[in-house]
Amino acid sequence: MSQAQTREFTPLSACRRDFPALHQLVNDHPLAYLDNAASAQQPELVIETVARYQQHDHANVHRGVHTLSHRATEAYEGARDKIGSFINAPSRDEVILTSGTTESINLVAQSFCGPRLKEGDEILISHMEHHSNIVPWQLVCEQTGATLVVAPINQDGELVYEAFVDLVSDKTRLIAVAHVSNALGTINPVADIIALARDRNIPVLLDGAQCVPHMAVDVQALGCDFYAFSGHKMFGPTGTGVLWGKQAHLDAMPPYQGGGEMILEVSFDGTIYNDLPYKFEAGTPNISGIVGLGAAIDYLQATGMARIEEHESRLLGYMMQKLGDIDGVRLIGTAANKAGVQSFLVDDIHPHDLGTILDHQGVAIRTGHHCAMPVMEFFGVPGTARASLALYNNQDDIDQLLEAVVKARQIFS
Ligand code: 7TS
Repeated sequence: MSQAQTREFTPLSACRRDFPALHQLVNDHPLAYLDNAASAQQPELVIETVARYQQHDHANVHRGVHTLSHRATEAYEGARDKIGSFINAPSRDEVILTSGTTESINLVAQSFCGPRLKEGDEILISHMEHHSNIVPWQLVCEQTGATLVVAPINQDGELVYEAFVDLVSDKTRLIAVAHVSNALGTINPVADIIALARDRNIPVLLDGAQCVPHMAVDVQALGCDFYAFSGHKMFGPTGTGVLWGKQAHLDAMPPYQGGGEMILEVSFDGTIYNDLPYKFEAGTPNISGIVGLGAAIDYLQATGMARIEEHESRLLGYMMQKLGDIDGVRLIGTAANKAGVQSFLVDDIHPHDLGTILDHQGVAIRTGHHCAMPVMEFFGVPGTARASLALYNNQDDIDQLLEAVVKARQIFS
């Protein structure tokens, strides 16, 4: 039985033991790690899997006849299978391994939209997107003369759905929205968006970076066309990510980059591209990282996505209520349907100053614009403090955050 399987019936709170980085003092305080939306910690299972791979199995993939190359290929392709089944992809060939959400979205912008867009066409996004789901579209719009259209949000940080519907037109060539917002935690009404788009034959890309670590994702049930996410936010190594896309789209798209791996035959008269998924994986990939991502998926599956979602939802409710009860705290992002992210401001303390004082008390949060400058502009603030949850957080972490915020207010008063 694998290490991951033995955990199946342990309570979620026991997961904390599996993450070595959580068990340290930071500035003489126990670490309360609440910066998971930026990057999550890795469980022992991932760290050990990567170390074992490096110690025993490393070689380049898909090209050697020797034993280590076979082992590396098996581990790498095995991870692709795990990823595919984790998101219920109909085929492993639709699982493109990338360096992260950013690369996944750029791939779609350049390879799917680039050849199709012309002047007058539109790409529809929302006002709450991460820069990774804004700038790639701006680039391809500049290249093609297409227009980027932005659907508004309201004061709770929710998509204004009626306005969104009104912005969908016969010029819309793609809809690209976050499944969950990184700055606000809002869960977007993706089922409605996809149903609307399907009626009009408009492809939909979901930026799932902030969703996949927190709730079960089934790309077939969603019915989207592309789904992008990052390994390091779901307890895997940095520099890993995934683009899932419908095979018909991926087959029709030209390669994104040229090089080794993505070819079947090269001559100076022309090149025959490799089949999916390799057509989009030029060069030596992040083999150890992807192997680690496979282990992260084992870990998530053994823990159970439904349990993770339930646990984080309870913690988020507690965090929102208790933070909101502190005098001088303004919560930013109060949507009815949210995942474990809370942005906030405390009096007129600059978020960076607040973050520094919290760090002195062992509390790790992110401060700033969270790569979502349009969200900050909408709320009229330069940035926020943001606490973001993962499966290993508990009430003690939140209580430590609350105490640290109260202390920060005392220091600044
Ligand atoms: N999309 C969303 C919704 C994100 O939250 C992020 C990263 C990205 C895309 C880009 O992911 P990457 O792995 O390719 O960099 N979000 C954050 C954050 O909220 N704080 O630091 C990174």
